[in-house]
Amino acid sequence: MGTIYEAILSAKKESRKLLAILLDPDKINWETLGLLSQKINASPASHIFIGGSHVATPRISELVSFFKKACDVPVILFPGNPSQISDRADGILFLSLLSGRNPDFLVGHHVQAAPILAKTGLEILPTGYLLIESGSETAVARVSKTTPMPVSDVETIIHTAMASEMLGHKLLYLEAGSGAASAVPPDIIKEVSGCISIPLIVGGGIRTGQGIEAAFQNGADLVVIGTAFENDIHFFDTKP
Ligand code: 1GP
Repeated sequence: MGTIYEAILSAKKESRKLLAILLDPDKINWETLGLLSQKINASPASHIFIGGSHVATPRISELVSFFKKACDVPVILFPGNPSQISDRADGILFLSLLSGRNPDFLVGHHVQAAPILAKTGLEILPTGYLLIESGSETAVARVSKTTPMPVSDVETIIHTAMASEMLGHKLLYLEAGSGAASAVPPDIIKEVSGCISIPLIVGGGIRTGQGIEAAFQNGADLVVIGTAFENDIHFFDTKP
């Protein structure tokens, strides 16, 4: 069986677009996990991301175990900090917040996490993570104490994405922030996707099928949907 990363690369090569559903243990309804898993299985999701800003590991592990059993797609940790590592998942986005200059989120948390990760079988997916201005303050900005990159400074966003690839990151994630007022603008997605060859993840503030399509059309390889599905479990019922 190939790795998660090999599957993402193959999809990119074949122009097959991918979709991750983000489940935040702080926000989901724990009473309806069964229905949630049915909806995920009926959706176009290719991956499940699990993570949140505050949640502790036991809850993460519980959730990971449930969805590993109930769903047939890889479960990938999307951790807010090193306390959110569960060895029951398939992989982990090892995120460096390159848009900011907070050393903890650039490399500090990674140093803490490394010995823990070494004892797990998790597939590590080193990911350059760029928080882009979205018209509202988001949890990522608040928790990381960093400022999002202004959308007017496309050049710095592009150069940061290029640096991420040169540093050896396997994925680049353009993030507007969960529940963001505005998603990452299509022209930014387009510019960035044209300047890197690693797969591009886009998320934050995408609430419609058109929003997903626009991100794909402009070069996103994988789109992340969190809030829209949290707020409406039927979100994918009529979406392609
Ligand atoms: C957040 O990109 C993800 O990290 C998803 O954002 O909750 O706005 O869909 P939403």
